Formats: sequence, C-alpha cells, structure tokens
Amino acid sequence: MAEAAVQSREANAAAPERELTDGFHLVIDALKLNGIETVYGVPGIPITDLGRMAQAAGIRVLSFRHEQNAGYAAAIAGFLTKKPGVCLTVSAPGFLNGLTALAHATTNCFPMILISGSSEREIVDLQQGDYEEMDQLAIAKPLCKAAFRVLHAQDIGIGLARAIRAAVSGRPGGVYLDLPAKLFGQAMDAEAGQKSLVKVIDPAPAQLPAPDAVKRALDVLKSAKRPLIILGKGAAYAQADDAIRAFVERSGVPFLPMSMAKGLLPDTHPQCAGAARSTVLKDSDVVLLIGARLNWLLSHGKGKAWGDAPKKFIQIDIEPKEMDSNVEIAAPVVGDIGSCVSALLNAMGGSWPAPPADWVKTVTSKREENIAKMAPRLMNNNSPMDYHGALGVLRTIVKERPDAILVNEGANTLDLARGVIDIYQPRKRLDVGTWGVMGIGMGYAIGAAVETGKPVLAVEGDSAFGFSGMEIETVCRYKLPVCVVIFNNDGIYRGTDVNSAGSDPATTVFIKGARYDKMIEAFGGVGVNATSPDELKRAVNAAMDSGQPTLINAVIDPAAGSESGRIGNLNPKSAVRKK
Ligand code: OXT
Ligand code: ADP
Ligand code: MG
Repeated sequence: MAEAAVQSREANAAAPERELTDGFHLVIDALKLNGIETVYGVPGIPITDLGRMAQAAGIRVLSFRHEQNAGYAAAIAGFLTKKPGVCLTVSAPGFLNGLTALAHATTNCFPMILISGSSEREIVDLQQGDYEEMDQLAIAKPLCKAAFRVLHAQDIGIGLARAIRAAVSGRPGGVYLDLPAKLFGQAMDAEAGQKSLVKVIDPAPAQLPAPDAVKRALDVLKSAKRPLIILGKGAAYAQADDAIRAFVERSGVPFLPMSMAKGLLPDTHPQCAGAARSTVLKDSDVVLLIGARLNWLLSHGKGKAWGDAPKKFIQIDIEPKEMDSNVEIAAPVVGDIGSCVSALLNAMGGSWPAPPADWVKTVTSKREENIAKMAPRLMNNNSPMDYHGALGVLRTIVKERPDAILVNEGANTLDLARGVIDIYQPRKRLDVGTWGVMGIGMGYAIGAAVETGKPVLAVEGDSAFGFSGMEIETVCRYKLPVCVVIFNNDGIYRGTDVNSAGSDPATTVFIKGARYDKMIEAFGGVGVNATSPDELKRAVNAAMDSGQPTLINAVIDPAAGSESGRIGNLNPKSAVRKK
C-alpha cells in the first residue's frame, strides 16, 4: 500500500471520531437558542421523532387532536408572549389543517411560525406522486407574512432566525417554515453545526415616531371639542400597559376598547365609553386610533355609525401602509405603540387641557343610561336560562377573579358576553378577532393556560364549541385549569328553526337537549349540567377553585338569540319574494 495511504489510514485511526449532529438536533438547538420553550402540534411522518427529541431536550411539546387547534394555540401564545408561537405539523393534510390558524395569525397580527415537514423537492417539482406530495411553500406564501424552505442542515440556523424575525418584527404575523423530510437526517460536523446557529438579536426593534408626527398628533388632539381614543388589540399586544394607561388618564379623553383591548384600562374606568359605543363613534370630532384598524369592525371609519359631522383621525400603528387605508388620516404616527405613546406623554408635558366638560358629561350619561338599562336583565334567575341571566353570573365571577383569562366565541354567546362581562386587566379577553372565526376556543384555552399558568374560563356557543370540542381530551390529558361553559341553545344563533320542506332538521339546529357535559366524563374531567344561573354559578366557582378540567352544559332557552348575533345586517337579502 502506498506510503501516503498508510499514513492517512494511521492518521484516521488515531484521530478521535468527529462528533456529528443532524437536522433533528439543529432544529431543536435553534429553537432553544432563541428561547422557544413550547411547541404545539400533531405527530406523524416526518416529524414524530422531532417532537419526541424536542420533548427529551426540555421543550414542552403539546400534542393535539387536530392541527388547526394546535395552530390557534400557537397564534394566541404569540399574542400573549410577543415571542412566536410554534405549530409543528406533518406534510400536506397536516400542513393544510394548520393553514387556517396561520392565516388567522397573520390577519390578527399575532406572531406565529407554522413548521411543517414536507416532501422532497425533486419529486414534488416533477409531480411524481411522493407520499403526501404538495408544494407547501407555494401554497402558504399568499396566506402569511413570510415563508421559507430549508434544504441543507447548515442553513437551519439561518432559516429559524429568519422565521423568528419575520414573525415578530414590524407588524407581527404568521410565518411558514418548510422542512423537507430528508433534511432531518442530514448529518454534519457538530462543531460546524453549532456555529451555523443564529441567536436573533433584537428581533422586534423599537420603531420610534418622528418628532413632527408626535407634535402634529397632539396639535390635532388639542383642537378637539369631542375627542375619542380607540384602543385595539395591537395596543394590548404591545405590552406598554403603564404608558397607555398614563396617556389615556392624562388626556382625560373617553376611550373605547375593541374586544381584545378590553382590560387595558378596566371596563369600569370612568373614562371607558364601551357602554356608549354608538354615541362616541357618531358624535366625536377627533378620533385617536391606538393599535386598531378602521376595518369592518369600525365600519371602515365612515357611514351611518360615524354620523355626518366631519372627523379627524389620528392613528398610531407600526405599519405605515395602514394609514389612509379607509379614510384620510390627519395625523399618522408610525412606530411601535410603546415608543409612540411614551413620545406623546413626554411631549404633553406635566399638564394637558381636559376635554370639554359637556362632551365628557354626554358620554358619561349615555354610558350610565345603558348600564342601568342592562342591569335588571342580568339579575334574572330564569330556567331555562337566557343569555343575560347566564352572563350575569359569569360577569360577577370574572369580577371576583380578575386573574382568570376569558376565551369567548359564538354569535350571541360572543356578542352579548363582550358587553356584559367587564374585563379588568390587559390580555384577559381572547376571542374570534378580526375574522370572526369559529373554532379558536380550545386551542386558545390550551395556549393561554400553558403560556400563563392562569385559570381559563372558555365561554362557548354550542356550535362554536363543536369546531374544536375533541380537544377537551387534550385539556384533560395535560390536566389544564380550563373551565368550559357551553351556552347550549340547541343550535346556531338559536335552536328553533324548522325545515318545512322535509324531515331533515333545519340547517341551524342541533340535537335538542344535547348533554355536552357527558363528553368530558369520557376523559376523566368534571361534567356538570346547569339549568339555572344559581347552578351555573356553583359549577363555575367549583371549577375555578379546583383547577380541574371542567365542562359545564349551560342550558339556554332555544328561542333566545338572534341571527348572527349583532352582525345580522351582514347577511345578504334574497331579491326573490318568499312564496
Ligand atoms: O351604544 P349602543 O346603544 O349602540 O349600545 C352598544 C354598547 O354601547 C352597549 N354596551 C353596553 N351596555 C350596557 N353595559 C355594558 N357593559 C355595555 N357594553 C356595551 O351594547 C351595544 C353593543 O355594544 P358592542 O357589542 O360593543 O357594539 P356593536 O355595535 O355590536 O359593535 C359592532 C362590532 C361589529 C364591533 C361587534 O358587533 C363585534 O365585534 N362583532 C363580532 C361579530 C363576530 O365576529 N361574530 C362571529 C362570527 S358570526 C358567524 O360568522 C358565525 N358562524 C359562521 C362561521 C364562522 N364564523 N367561522 C367558521 C369557521 N365557520 C362558520 C357560526 C357557525 S357564528 C357561528 C356559530 C354561532 O352559534 P353558537 O351556538 O356558537 O352561538 P349562539 O349564537 O350563542 O347560538
Ligand atoms: P382591533 O381588531 O382590536 O381593532 P386590529 O387587529 O384591527 O385591532 O389592529 C391591530 C393593529 O395594531 C394592526 O394594524 C397592527 O399593525 C398594529 N400593531 C400590532 N402590534 C403593534 C405594535 N407593537 N405597535 C404598533 N402597532 C401595532
Ligand atoms: Mg348556539
């Protein structure tokens, strides 16, 4: 054997075995390096072992029954923590199941990363029929803020870094990360692998507003005779709670919290105009939007809801393109809410002229009038219950337990709970958001319980619960402090519709008297059937005291409720006269 060959064989024999790493370990190391402690997903080819190994490496891996719910858990984890929530799915069908949640996160500006295993490029691109073949990256792109694919182990560090930064920087949103199956088994030198990882520095950099934008905004605000502040879920997400409260209180201006911004200041705060919504939208002359878009939820800033008088809008938002989206913004303030509100506070100086007393009086008296009108409806002890009787009980319990997180979905169950259940702390009301999507319930409840450790009260329409109800097993399996109250009115909107054309049930009704409480008993949880407000009160308090997974079937009068809750006006009307 040539001399050289002998030398290299002896050299190799003498050199220690070079330590190797692989794609599995690099993904896990990259997640841990960037402080990602929890992953929500559903196991299966090619990511089952990734989940097992992540769990073994100390990452908490929550396995769900459907990827959509895992995705909603990841989305709300992003909203609550300002770190990207991570959803892990198999390829094709699992990826598709996660897409609704990815699109929901993007629409609601929640930072989330959907990581899906995928098929091999060379087979997908030749459409040769791989196992679960799908061009996932192409399909995901239009539905999320950014989308990346990693083909080589040495690129995993950069891939995760780009996904993290894209999810949380600027306007937060959903990001798709495509990891083909072959990537996980790719080996590389362990030391080189560690060097290839990237710890993301300052992933969501502060974006300070221009001084002249701040001055312009304050000049417009000072000119107002009837000012209004609208707080949106962006303000809740920003976690600039003290600055926001200080600014609102120093300004003395009435504020209207959007649904998931409730609790930034307590709904019982003297400046809260939540119970005078129509009045303040119609009669205000200057409106300051903080982390709220003038989309359908605010009637696009124009039309009947906003009255005829001219209005000037000031808008604080991190997304410059949001300005003028629906109406002219007289004073755009582009930047992150924490920096913008602090800049406004500094520029306001020690004192600020209170808004005109007649305006404050108008708002306060309308608010008190509406609250007084609703009060008696909350005290009834009817059985079967109506919405207000049941919600009156939950309103008291949430007041006594302000630490609890309220998850809410449905139509009437959503719209009536929003006005009846006051919220006292930021980020304590989690609901359907900008799309009004049904199905967020159990994913949100699990994500909120896992990320915060706080008790969760999920108030669900019986239809809404049906979208994610199988996850009640997941709630029991992880022994989470989740109390689900199903407002069971036997159907969608109500349970009384009749199909006069045949023997099938009407399209919006369910089985009469269904007992959802029996479902959780199959998994060892506590099931209660509540037919009166008193029974409901006892059952919810027992659940919140015990921290036991609990499902309460709250029997609601099937005739209660209106079509689509408070947005029945969005239903198209048929041009054909009914026979
Ligand atoms: O000022 P005025 O006088 O106007 O009064 C206002 C407030 O001042 C006053 N108020 C108060 N008064 C007294 N005290 C207090 N504390 C107080 N607070 C407020 O009350 C009024 C109203 O105030 P509010 O509510 O703040 O204001 P308003 O005018 O309603 O605001 C307008 C909106 C648009 C901002 C608001 O209405 C809103 O945010 N709406 C959200 C609507 C929404 O997103 N709904 C969910 C979707 S509906 C539909 O799509 C459903 N689907 C279809 C479907 C979906 N969504 N997804 C998927 C994947 N598949 C299908 C389905 C299947 S809902 C649904 C299920 C429904 O059945 P369930 O069984 O689940 O539920 P039930 O209906 O219970 O049967
Ligand atoms: P709501 O439905 O409560 O009115 P939206 O979802 O319509 O709220 O609007 C949220 C807005 O907040 C988005 O336009 C988003 O760009 C903005 N946003 C989110 N986070 C921040 C932040 N940290 N700083 C500034 N704007 C933010
Ligand atoms: Mg219902």
